[in-house]
Amino acid sequence: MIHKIEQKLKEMLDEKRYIHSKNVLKAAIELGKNFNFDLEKIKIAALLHDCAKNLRDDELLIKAYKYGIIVDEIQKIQPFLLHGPVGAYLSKFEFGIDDEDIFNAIYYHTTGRKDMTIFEEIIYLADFISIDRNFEGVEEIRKKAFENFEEALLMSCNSTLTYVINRNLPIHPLTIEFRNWLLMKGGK
Ligand code: DGI
Ligand code: FE
Ligand code: FE
Repeated sequence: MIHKIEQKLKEMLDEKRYIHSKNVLKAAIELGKNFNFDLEKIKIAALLHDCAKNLRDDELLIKAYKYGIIVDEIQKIQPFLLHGPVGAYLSKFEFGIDDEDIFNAIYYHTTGRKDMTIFEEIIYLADFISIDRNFEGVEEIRKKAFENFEEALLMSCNSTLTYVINRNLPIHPLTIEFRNWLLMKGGK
């Protein structure tokens, strides 16, 4: 199963993105060990999370339309934000993975969302702490991920927001809702 997915994925992604996907797989396994999840499912979600990442903006918009994804204002001007939602549908219809956890983990891996499941959170955080990431503060978050999972998620979300704000990019409402939800469940 995993091997077949890897073969197909290799044809869809450039080398850098394929290596990233394998790195996220490794990080997700490490994080997943702390919880009682089906590791096979975690592996599939991690491998496929960026399967739509190498599609051009116009291709993402066409596929979003094809799959009935409602493209909002922010996604219209930042179509790369659709690589999660479109990737979720590709995993279902191109890779034949019919699983709600995997679908949602891929769908929301860029923005996060409120009421995320732990399965979704594992993929979100694994993507963030993957060994190929080298932005400022990533080492601290890598360490925190195994000490305090929830806090590491908040740190990742904060880091993403800081990045987006510094570049004067629009913030997707799901990213804000994700952060508020993390703060509130942390009792802050
Ligand atoms: O696909 P990856 O690079 O592995 O990682 P990702 O899917 O988490 O995407 C990271 C990018 O997404 C990064 O450039 C920040 C951006 N991003 C995350 N949330 C938002 C966002 N960009 C905008 N404009 N708005 C957001 O809310
Ligand atoms: Fe991504
Ligand atoms: Fe990624």
